[in-house]
Amino acid sequence: MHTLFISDLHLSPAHPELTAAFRQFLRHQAIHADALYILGDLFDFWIDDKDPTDFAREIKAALKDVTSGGTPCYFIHGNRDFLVGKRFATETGVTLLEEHTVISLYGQRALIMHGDTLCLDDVRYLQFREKVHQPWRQALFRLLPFRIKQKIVSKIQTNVRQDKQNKSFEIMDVNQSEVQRVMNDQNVNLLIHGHTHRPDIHTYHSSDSKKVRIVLGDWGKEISVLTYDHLGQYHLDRQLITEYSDQ
Ligand code: LP5
Ligand code: MN
Repeated sequence: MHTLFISDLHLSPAHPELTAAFRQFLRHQAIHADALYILGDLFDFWIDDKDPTDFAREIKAALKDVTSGGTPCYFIHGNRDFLVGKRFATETGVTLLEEHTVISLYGQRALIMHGDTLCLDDVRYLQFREKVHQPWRQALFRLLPFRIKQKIVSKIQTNVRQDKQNKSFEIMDVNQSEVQRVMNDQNVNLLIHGHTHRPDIHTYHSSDSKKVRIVLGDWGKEISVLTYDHLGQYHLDRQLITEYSDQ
């Protein structure tokens, strides 16, 4: 018995090999799990639940196969797919969760999130995030035709990419005080998140208890998956995408 966690796949039509690896992962691994949690940035950018492309259709169908097969699938928005909405959930059978959610993992309380909100030192990002999360901005954006939305996103992405290049490695990591604060607030000893693309398992001690923070890895040349089993054992696995696709 085990549960799987993934994040930061950044799927897009530009990388069909990633989409193929994701489909393979769903077909061969996810269906055998008790549950699959996708902790954000499944997509490079998700513009609209009504995305008419074959790419969107293919991903939705692959997720639907998993949920129809009896594996519950949960999704938390990332900074690149915060526009995934109810229609996507209905079409795929995936359950959308709040941005900070506490789950029970075989009796162990775990806080799960994308991880961007832990990066308190990245002030410019947080200001940007606040803007794009404003409901009125999103409502206006939704009204636009798909092609116009694609153009706007691509223009903003170019500006944002330039801004990101000027940031230090430290600024783009989680803020340790914030990590401790959210874990204390939620009364958990386990935190699982992605976003930083720095896969690792961090442990520290506080208030006489061992705290664990698991950071999921991004997908690119490798796929990255966290397996957590019913005995409370866990491992972060990485596998070269070329080897994975050959299986
Ligand atoms: O994802 P990753 O790891 O590459 O970088 C993130 C942060 N970047 C982002 C940007 C997304 O990748 C792409 C967003 C496209 C948005 C389209 C919006 C369409 C409208 C929606 C409806 C209203 O999230 C990056 C972090 C990094 O993680 C590490 O934490 O640093 O943040 C940035 O680089 C953000 C810049 O610092 C902010 C630059 C502002 C530029 C002004 C653009 C105009 C704003 C218009 C708002 C509507
Ligand atoms: Mn992210």
